[in-house]
Amino acid sequence: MSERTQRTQVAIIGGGPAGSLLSHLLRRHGVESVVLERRSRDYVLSRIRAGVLEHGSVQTLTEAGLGERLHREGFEHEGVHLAFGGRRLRIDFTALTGRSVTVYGQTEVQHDLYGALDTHDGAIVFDAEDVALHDVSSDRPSVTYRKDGVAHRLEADWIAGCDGFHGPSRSAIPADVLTTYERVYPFGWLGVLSRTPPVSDELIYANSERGFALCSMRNENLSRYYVQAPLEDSPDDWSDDRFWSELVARLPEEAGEQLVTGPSIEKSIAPLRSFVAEPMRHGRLLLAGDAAHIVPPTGAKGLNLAMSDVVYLCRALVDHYDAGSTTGLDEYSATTLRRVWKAVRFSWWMTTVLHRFPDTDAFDFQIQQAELGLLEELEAARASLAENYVGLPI
Ligand code: FAS
Ligand code: PHB
Repeated sequence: MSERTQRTQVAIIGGGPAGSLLSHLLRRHGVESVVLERRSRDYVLSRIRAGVLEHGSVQTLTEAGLGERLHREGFEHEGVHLAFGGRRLRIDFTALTGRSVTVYGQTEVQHDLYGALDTHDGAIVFDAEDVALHDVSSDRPSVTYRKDGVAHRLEADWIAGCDGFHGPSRSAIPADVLTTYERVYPFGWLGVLSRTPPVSDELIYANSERGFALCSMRNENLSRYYVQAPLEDSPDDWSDDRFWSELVARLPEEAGEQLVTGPSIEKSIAPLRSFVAEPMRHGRLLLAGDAAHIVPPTGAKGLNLAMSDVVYLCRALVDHYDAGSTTGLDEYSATTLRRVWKAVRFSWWMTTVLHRFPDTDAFDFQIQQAELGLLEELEAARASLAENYVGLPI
């Protein structure tokens, strides 16, 4: 069957935050790309995921001309609350780091990114089926796909694998080259979205004897709540009534009394894992975002890591095209992984300190209590949490 061939500088697989941000940033530096997204635009925009942007992510989006709605509709947060042992501890980001985070849902970030891509015809191909990578170790890599039954080949100088944990890019790296690291947690997060006013104007992370809970939000009348749930559970096992009563049971008393409940408009369970694949480059293939790493959402790092990977990758590609330098590309994997592993550590630490593990022994429990005690007693411990939460330097 005939194949339509197109050429670009960077073929980007995946039109989530990583792929769409990379396309936008490259174009601002005169580097052309085409994004191939498996799903429809509406499907990608319907996904409810992250809610917190690090200070550096806000800077990246602002400097890329994507800050107008973010600054108008996003909520700057200068701290978070940890609740444990009947006590509540506020981590004051501004006092401890001079920086803050912004609550602005990933869905909104994606809307803004697609709005930017819309200004360039052909920047993104939705509903791209059977995407396959070819000759990534050669200097003439390409990606084939089908769209509306027509076969296409996209020839490129570089391929950016931004296709998430389940995409084809990571598996294009030979098994004897790839090293993976994984920690699967023995529980998931049941998340609920409700058109109710948030219980608190700042996030509350709760470690209760019944398990973890998180109170977050999207705006003054759209709240996002999570409870730790057994891996074998499905959303159908959790009626709204069961969810709300369990959430109240895990929150500090005054928060439970103030909680406004309502019908869930979205309910889902996400498994928790830590995962890193190395290297993030093989030949002309470069990985970014969830294609290379996954973190438990406890540290609010997944989306932010995808964005910082893209900042590093864009710098490397622009240096290559502008200055003919390969240094950035040669060092991309090592540079990016140094920051990735620090975020993986922080997300693991937040998860181990705030959740009740089903197989925890008395020693682990005492260590967890000691970690929480250090946060209460040591400003340096609170400062370390704050620096990691608002985002380490990019
Ligand atoms: P994404 O997975 O977002 O995007 C990859 C894109 O590639 C997708 O659009 C997919 O359709 C596409 N794709 C896949 N295979 C393809 C193929 N064969 N061909 C073409 N395209 C293909 N992070 C947080 O910080 N906080 C949270 O609370 C949080 N909650 C989450 C809840 C869930 C259920 C999930 C799954 C993730 C959550 N995350 C959270 C993490 C999440 O936000 C990711 O870190 C972020 O989406 C990463 O962005 P990308 O790397 O672009 O990957
Ligand atoms: C969210 O608002 O969805 C959210 C916030 C903080 C997290 C995880 C998720 O750590």
